Amino acid sequence: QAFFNPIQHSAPPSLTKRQTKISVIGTGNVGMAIAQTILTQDLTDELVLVDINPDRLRGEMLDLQHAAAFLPRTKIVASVDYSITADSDLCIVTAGARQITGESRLDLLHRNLKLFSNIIPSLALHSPASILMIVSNPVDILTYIAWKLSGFPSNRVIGSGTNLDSSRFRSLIADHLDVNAQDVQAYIVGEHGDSSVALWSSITIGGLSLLTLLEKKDIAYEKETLEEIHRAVKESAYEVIRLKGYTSWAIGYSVANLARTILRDQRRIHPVSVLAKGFYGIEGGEVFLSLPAQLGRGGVLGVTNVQLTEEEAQRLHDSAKTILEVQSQLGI
Ligand code: 6V0
Repeated sequence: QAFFNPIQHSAPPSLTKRQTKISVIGTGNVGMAIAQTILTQDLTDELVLVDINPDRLRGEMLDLQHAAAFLPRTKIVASVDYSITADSDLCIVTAGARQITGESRLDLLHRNLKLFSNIIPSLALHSPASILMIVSNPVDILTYIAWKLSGFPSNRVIGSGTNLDSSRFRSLIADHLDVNAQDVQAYIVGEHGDSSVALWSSITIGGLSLLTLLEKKDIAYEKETLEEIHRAVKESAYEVIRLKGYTSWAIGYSVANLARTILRDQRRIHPVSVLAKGFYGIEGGEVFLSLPAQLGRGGVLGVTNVQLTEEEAQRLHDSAKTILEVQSQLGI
């Protein structure tokens, strides 16, 4: 006797929802943190894992599948073959070579460029309508490379950029002022790295400008203290890497947060790496760097015009120059 007695039915067309599919390329520390956050937050119907290491890949897939009883219902599959990613809505790339002792940033970039030459065209071939989310470092330059290699319009190629840096920034400001981080609106823009730019003049807490608030509370505007907070944000990833060898959980949550905004068409504004040419006076080359961008099902829907001081604009332009200089040495 069957355990389950099926009833003949067909769902009305209006109720047959299209299934959502996310592919994560690279099942290392970062890829798996993203995968597990996506699963626990019930963001997709199908999760695909791809890596070049078949044993690790199968091990990670089985380990996640064994958690099925504790998770929202999601189909989890894995393969070294990119055809498994066909028709993904979102492809998240975390595959990357690790820096070898003594290796320059540029040499590492050359190795990652080679790796991307295989990964990106395969993804574009199998999911021509997908959105590409690049996480591998250096994220801004690799997002530019992914854009070039995919042939996708720029609104469908996004780098995770400074979304994470900005969340670290908000929590440090909240600690400093003893307020809730959710009430702090603050952006770090530019390069995800040493030349990132903190936009102090546009920070608001509960709708009130930070700089005005400091004046009102009779707290002197100490530029040094504010710069110290920005320095702490830049240092935070290095500190975690020094202590545990890599970063994973925060970037996992940050990317899952972006996936939610995109796939659920939430139209939220996130500082992420986008094609910046033409915005904020950035001219002189095609460069991807983080700007506050509105994201939704169509990818990048727009870039918001935050008011910058002259100094902030100059720093942003310097950040663009830093990235362009490295890009020019790649010969692409
Ligand atoms: P990891 O643990 O070494 O994982 C990398 C994975 O990529 C491994 O499983 C490899 O087998 C796999 N891989 C290598 N080559 C290929 C290929 N050709 N195709 C498919 N898979 C491949 O590294 P980890 O997960 O710690 O970091 C991954 C990347 O994310 C690195 O480039 C980091 O620098 C970067 N991060 C970016 C962050 C950001 O904010 N943008 C934050 C943290 C890490």
